[in-house]
Amino acid sequence: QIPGDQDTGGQDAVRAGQLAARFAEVYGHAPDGVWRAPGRVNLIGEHTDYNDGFVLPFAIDRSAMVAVRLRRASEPDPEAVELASTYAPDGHRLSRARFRIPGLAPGAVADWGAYPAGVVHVLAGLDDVQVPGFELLLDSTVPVGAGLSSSHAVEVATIVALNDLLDLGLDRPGMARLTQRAENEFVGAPTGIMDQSASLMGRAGAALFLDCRSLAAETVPLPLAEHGLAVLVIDTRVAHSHADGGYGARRASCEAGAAALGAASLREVPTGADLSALDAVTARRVRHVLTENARVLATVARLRAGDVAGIGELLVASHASLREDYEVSCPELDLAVDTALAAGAVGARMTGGGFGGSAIALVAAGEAGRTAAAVTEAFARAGHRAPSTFVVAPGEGAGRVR
Ligand code: GAF
Repeated sequence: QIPGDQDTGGQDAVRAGQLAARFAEVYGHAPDGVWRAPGRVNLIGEHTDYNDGFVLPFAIDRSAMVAVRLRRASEPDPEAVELASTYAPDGHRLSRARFRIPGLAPGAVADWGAYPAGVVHVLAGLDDVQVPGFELLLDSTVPVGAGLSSSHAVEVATIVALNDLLDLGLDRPGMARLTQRAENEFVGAPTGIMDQSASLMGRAGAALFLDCRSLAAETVPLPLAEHGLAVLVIDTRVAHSHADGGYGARRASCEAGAAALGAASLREVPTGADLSALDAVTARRVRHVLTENARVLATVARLRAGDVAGIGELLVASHASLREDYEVSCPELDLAVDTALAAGAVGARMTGGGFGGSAIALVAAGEAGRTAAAVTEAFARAGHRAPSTFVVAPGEGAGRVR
């Protein structure tokens, strides 16, 4: 079996201590604190969030961590933000950025720095909030570009840190909405609310059943180990970006479909609605969203009944719908899913926005290594770049570590 990165409890504290020590080396003084925010896997409910629908993600045991210190008013340039990250590809050099809060506008900060900067931008735009400059050091165990929300994890870690340090009193749904705005308005990706919500509201050992219309959230137990199961992530290492056209085009199709059906959103449209008035492509997009919402509800019902293995067929149906109707899969994701199923996985599907990124396979706990090997071999045979594979467990949502 491939061990997951057990990123909780004591290990978090050790990591936070190391980050604080590194912060002192970089900035010459101790941070005010250290916060962590996990990445996520979406169990089911894909491309439903921006349609006011249902999602069932879980926070994973891999996280972004930020050490932060507010600049004091007496310091030179108290409105400057200094960013540094150990999260560079080679893991040795620090990646650094600097900006000033007054006049901060989209496009002003490139690369990963846009995530904390986007959070600063939305907070500074709130009526009664004054954001001072600060120093931040980032470290993360969420692989970049794997479709596991590495960017949202950075945004969430930043907002929980600033919420605590500035005593903003923001609640979790409020922080989810603000980080979504950071992503939409500053980073420029027209994404929904699922990823931030999973990072903010996830609970260890559970999935988060979220109604994206109201942000009402319920915890659904996901006792994988008790059922002898594990979730294997297969990162295809095919790059994707939600700021590219494919994601936005799907979103626009859904909005056009809802409007043509006279509904405010696809959430208002019943599962079996007559879609014959829509053009063929729009009808397929809409059908995916309607059936995916129904699959989320069915998955929640099975988990609540204690039938964890029973969700496998729903995961498989979700993938087929994303591949055929929503057309956001790719050959590598399809091969990962098909090979995992052929190797005996209980269920498998792409997870996240698609066009690359990761698939998940629900497997017998002792079979994760064999499944991963089968997928790696199939990728080699097909001439694809080797995937990265690891087991994840549902972990705790974002918070202060030190
Ligand atoms: C990406 C987005 F960020 C989410 O909001 C969601 O739409 C997902 O794709 C598809 O379900 O992760």
